[in-house]
Amino acid sequence: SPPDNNGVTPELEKAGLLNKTKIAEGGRKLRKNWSPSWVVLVGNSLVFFKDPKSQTPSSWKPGNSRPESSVDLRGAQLHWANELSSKKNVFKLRTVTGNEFLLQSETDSLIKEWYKTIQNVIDRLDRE
Ligand code: I3S
Repeated sequence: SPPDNNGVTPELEKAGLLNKTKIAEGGRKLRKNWSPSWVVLVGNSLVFFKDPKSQTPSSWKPGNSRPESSVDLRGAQLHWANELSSKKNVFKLRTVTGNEFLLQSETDSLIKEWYKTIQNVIDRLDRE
């Protein structure tokens, strides 16, 4: 696909599998529905893809990489949120538009890395 940002392709910061649930949309609370998600942090966005493992062989086509959704990190807020779940290693991401997501991993080091990397992007955008 063609580059954007005045010809500069956004930098891929991180990608990996996390458990995800959306808990609010535009400030309105949603019913939790945890599922594994392939999460990609690129440029100013966190992009969510369907977990490849949950796809059927027939849906496994090259180029079948349409994101499920994408989150603009500008002005977003990140908080550890273990009180919002019985799961361990949970953080909450809230966008300026009032969408809220919980992200989780069983692996302590992995979730700490994600937290740090997302917070760094938010901080960078705050300084712009
Ligand atoms: O915060 P909650 O409502 O206890 O979250 C749990 C429920 O959403 C539950 O779904 P149902 O109430 O629709 O059966 C989920 O299966 C759980 O995973 C949720 O809790 P955790 O503690 O896993 O975030």
